[in-house]
Amino acid sequence: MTEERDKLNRRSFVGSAFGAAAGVGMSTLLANQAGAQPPAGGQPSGPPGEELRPSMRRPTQLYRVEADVRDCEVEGEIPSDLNGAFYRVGPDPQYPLRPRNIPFDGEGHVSMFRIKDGRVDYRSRFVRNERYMAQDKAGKILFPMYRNPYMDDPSVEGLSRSTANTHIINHRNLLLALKEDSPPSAMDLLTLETVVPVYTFDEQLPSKTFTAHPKIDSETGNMVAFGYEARGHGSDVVSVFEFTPQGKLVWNAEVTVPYVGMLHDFAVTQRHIVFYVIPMAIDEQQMKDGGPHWSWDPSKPTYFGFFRRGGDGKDVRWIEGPTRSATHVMGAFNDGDKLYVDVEMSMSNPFPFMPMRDGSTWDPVAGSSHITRLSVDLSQRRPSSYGIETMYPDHVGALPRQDDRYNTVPYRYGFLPCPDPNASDRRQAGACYARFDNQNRTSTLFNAGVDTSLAECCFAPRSADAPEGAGYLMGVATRNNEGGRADLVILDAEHLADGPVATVRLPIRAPGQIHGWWVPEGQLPAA
Ligand code: V55
Ligand code: FE
Repeated sequence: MTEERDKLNRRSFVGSAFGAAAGVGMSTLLANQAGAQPPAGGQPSGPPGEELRPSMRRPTQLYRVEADVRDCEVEGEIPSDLNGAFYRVGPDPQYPLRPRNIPFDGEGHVSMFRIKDGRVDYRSRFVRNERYMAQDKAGKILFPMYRNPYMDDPSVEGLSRSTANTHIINHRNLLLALKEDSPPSAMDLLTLETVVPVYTFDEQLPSKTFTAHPKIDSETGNMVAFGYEARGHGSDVVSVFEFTPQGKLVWNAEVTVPYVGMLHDFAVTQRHIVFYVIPMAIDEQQMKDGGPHWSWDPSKPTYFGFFRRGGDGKDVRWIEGPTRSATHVMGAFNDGDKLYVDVEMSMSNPFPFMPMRDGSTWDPVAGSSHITRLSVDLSQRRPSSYGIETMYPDHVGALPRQDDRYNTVPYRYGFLPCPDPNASDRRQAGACYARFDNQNRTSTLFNAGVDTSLAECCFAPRSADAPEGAGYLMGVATRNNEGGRADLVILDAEHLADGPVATVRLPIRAPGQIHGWWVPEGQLPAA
């Protein structure tokens, strides 16, 4: 594609997508990286801030800055009951992405805001796993295409392909950096040194892969997780498992999917496991032609699959449904005979950079996401359909979160980065965090303004036994009018409209983020 067309497409994307706000939804995901980099000298400039808005452009510059900032500047006051560490991770390409590659590739760069007794230290480090080390040694990219092993340099055979760029959680005394095509990479919780490049839970991991979205059981603290393409590239086996907080495998079951699609997230309730198969389907031909792992196949239906926790998976039931996309789960629970799963849902491919299998142009309206409640009536012996209800039609966005203490049980509050739903002109809508009250179907809002992009947010309870939603909501704000400098904003989650109780001011940009995770003081090792 010529540069001129590239530019044209990008402009029409910005023009239409902001109307539908699809681009804004994805912008929260990709804010701060790739296209979100400050313009190089001499680059044509569009409307103020446009260069810093996320786009479908390939990165023209790398970032890669690993940083330490001791005792950060803070505006306002760090609450005395907020002690722990906020971790985040995202792709930060070690070498420029190859032409057809997509922004979900790029090596995982982890950053940490260590918060204690009113003081904040910031640190960021690449995940030095097998991929990073091999490329560092070679001085070039050896894994040139997103989840496409056919394109790998022959020298990397047998090495883990993990970028470790998607999510970050603590388990035992380790920080696990996750990519859904591989086992985790384990880091030191305080130094961010990579200590186990390929972490297989002391060889207990019953899958070749590990999801980026494990859930913590609300009663036991166990980690419930899964791997898809579990037996290797293209496998239709999904392995589900449960580890105690001490790292002992206590449950494993397997199911096979109706077709191999991107199983990015899943739902866990006290009684059930749910997988939602979407038409982001594996594309062998595209991979053999040098492209990424997935394309959007609009001819495929969805399947809502569920089975009993603790069983052997043989009871799995796949309910066929209309073509839709859902990537992230906000919360899920059983209520009597009902099984509820709240997701971000769009009518079609939510990712502008993922190819459409039928050759059609990506549709920003159909690609925009709303918080949607999926439900199944378990009193029917063979449910033949699942319910789809848009919960918050005014709010457009991806990356919903909840108070993670409620991962598997009925919950009331959810959080979402979204453009201001009240703005009359969506192109001028400020970047917001919304808090939803699912009981009353009401919402409150923090508006960070039009010159800021907000990454995914994360909730930290005031204390281990604080009521649901009582605590702090935090997330990284990228100041697009200050060269992309980053702040961590910390809000009282029950009073979002009051604005930040504290803003941690970094003097630099922060690496891009997909997901973030709060670890309370009690789960961190002593310094
Ligand atoms: C997502 C992100 C990924 C990926 C698959 O929705 C799905 C997010 C950053 O990588 O590989
Ligand atoms: Fe995710």
